[in-house]
Amino acid sequence: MPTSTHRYWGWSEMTILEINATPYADQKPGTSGLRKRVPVFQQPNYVENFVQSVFDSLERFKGKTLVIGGDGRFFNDVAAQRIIRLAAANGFGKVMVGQGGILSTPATSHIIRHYKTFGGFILSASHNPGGPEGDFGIKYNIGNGGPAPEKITDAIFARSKVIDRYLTLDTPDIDLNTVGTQKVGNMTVEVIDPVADYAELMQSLFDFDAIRALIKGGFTLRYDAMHAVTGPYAKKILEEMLGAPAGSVINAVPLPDFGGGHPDPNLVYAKPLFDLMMGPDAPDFGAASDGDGDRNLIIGRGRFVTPSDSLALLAANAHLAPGYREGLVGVARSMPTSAAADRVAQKLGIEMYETPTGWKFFGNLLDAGRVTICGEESAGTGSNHVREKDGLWAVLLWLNILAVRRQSVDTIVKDHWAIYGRNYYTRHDYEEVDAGKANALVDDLRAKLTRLVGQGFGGLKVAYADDFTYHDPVDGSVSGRQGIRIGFVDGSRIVLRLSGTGTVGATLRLYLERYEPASGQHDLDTQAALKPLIELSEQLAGIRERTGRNAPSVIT
Ligand code: VG1
Ligand code: CO
Repeated sequence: MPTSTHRYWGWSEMTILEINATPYADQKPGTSGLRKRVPVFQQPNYVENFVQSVFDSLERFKGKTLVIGGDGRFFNDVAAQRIIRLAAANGFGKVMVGQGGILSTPATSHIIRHYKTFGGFILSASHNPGGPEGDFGIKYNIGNGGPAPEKITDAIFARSKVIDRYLTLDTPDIDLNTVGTQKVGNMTVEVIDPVADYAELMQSLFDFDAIRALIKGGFTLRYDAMHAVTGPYAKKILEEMLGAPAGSVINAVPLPDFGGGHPDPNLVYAKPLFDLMMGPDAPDFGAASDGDGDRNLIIGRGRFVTPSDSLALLAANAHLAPGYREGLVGVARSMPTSAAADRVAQKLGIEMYETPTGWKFFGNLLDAGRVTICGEESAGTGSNHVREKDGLWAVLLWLNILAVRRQSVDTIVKDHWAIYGRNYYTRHDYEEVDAGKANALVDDLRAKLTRLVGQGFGGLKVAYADDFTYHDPVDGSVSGRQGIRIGFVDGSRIVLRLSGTGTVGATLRLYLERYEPASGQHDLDTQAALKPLIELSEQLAGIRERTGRNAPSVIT
C-alpha cells in the first residue's frame, strides 16, 4: 500500500512508491547469501524486504550500475523483476541482467568487474535442489565482484530485522528474453548475452589452440551440466570453440527444477558420470558443475580427483596455462580443505592462507594481490580472474594442463602423490539433523577441546584443538567460531562444523584427513585409510549416538 509518493524530474517522470513492510526475523545471510525454501521467498514482501535491506546497508550508489543474474531456477524470473523495480526506485542508473535472467555465478562476478559496476545480485541456492518446493537464494556481491564480506552481511541482517518500508515502482514486467536496452522509470535495463564476455575471459587465460589440438587428436570428454546454469557456457566453450563433438556436454538445458535432480556435482548426485568414468567406455576426462556454475567435479578415466587434491594439482601446474605463466603469488584454502595445497605452496616458496568456509573470505586476499589461486574441499576452485569460485575455469585449467603434459589424469595424480605425498580426505555430511541436537553436540565438543590437547588416542596424539578463529590479514577483521578442529601430531585432522547453506534443520559436516608421505601407500581405499579417525571422531563427538543416525547422508 503506497504511503507517499515522490516525483522525480528527468526525461520522463516516475512515481516512486513507498510501501509499508513488516520485517521478517530470519533474513540472515549464511555461508553464501540468503537461502530458504521457495515458499518462504514467496511470502509477501520477503524479497523486497531483503533487497531493500541490502540497499539500505550500502552508500553512494545513485546513478550507478547493478548486475542481476541467476541460475535459472524456479522463482529466478520473479525475483529478477522485483529487484529491477526496487533498483529503479532506489536510484540506480542502470541494471545489466543476463538474458532470461540467467548468469552463472562466476560470470556475474566477471560482469561486475569487467564493466566496473557498483555490485550485483546472484539469484541462486547453488547446489541445493530447485522447483516450487525446492530452494531459492539471493546473494549480494560488491564492486570487486565477490560476495559481500561479513561486515556488510551483518548490516543487512540488522537492517532486515527493523525494516518498515521499501521503495518500488508500479511498472509492468520487462522483457528479459531479448538482448537490448529498455527503460524502467528513469533507469536503463540492458539485457546481455550471458556467455559472451565470460567466454572471452576464458580465452584470455587458457591456450585454446592447445586444447583444440588435444581434442582433435582424439582426446574425449564428457561434461555434465546437470540441467543447471553452465549448459550454455559449456556448449559454447567446449563444443563450439574447442571442438568437442556435439553431445560431449550433456544435460545442457537449464531447467527451473534441474530436471528433478540435485545439482551438486559430487559422487552421490553425479553418480551417472562417475559410473561412466569408472566403466569400460570411459572418455579421457569427465567433469560436472553445480546449479550456479561455481563448483567443479573432475574425474579422469578410472580416477576421481578429490577437490582438495585438485586444488593442489592446479596450483602445482597452473604455470602451464598462459594466464598463470608468471607463477602464483600465493594460495588460499578454506580451513576444512585438506593440506595438500600447503605442500605445493611450501615447495613453490609462496604464501599459504587458511580461511573460514565460504568464498567471501578470499576476496581481501585476492584484492590485495596476496594469492592467485583459492579452493575449498566442497569442489570450489578459482583464481584472481574473478572473485567467485569458477567451475568451468577449473575444467579448462585441467584441460590446458592435460594438453601440455599429454598424460592421463590418473598418471598426473599419481605423479603428484609421488612428489608431495597423499592427503587422504573425506567429508561425512549428516543432513537435516534436529537443529537443537546439532548445536548441543557442537557446544559439548567445544567445551572439551582444551582438555584434549596432549592426549593420546591409539597412535594419535592431539597437537591442537580449537574452534577456528580467522584474523583477516588485510582488513584486520576477526571471524570466530568457524569450525572445530582437532589436529594430531602426525598431521591428521578431524574438523566439525555446521553448514551455513542448508534450509531445513541443521547439517553437520565432519571432515577427516590423514597424511601419507611421498614414500608411503597411495592406493588405499579412502574410507579404509581414514577408519581410525572416523571411529575416533565418533568417540569424541558422538554424532551417530546423539543424532540417532547410523550413517552419514552423503559421503564425499
Ligand atoms: C558449503 C560449502 C562451502 C561453500 C558453500 C557455498 O557451505 O561447504 O565450501 O563455499 O557451500 O557453495 P556450508 O556452509 O554449507 O558448508 V555454493 O556452490 O552453494 O555457492
Ligand atoms: Co554453487
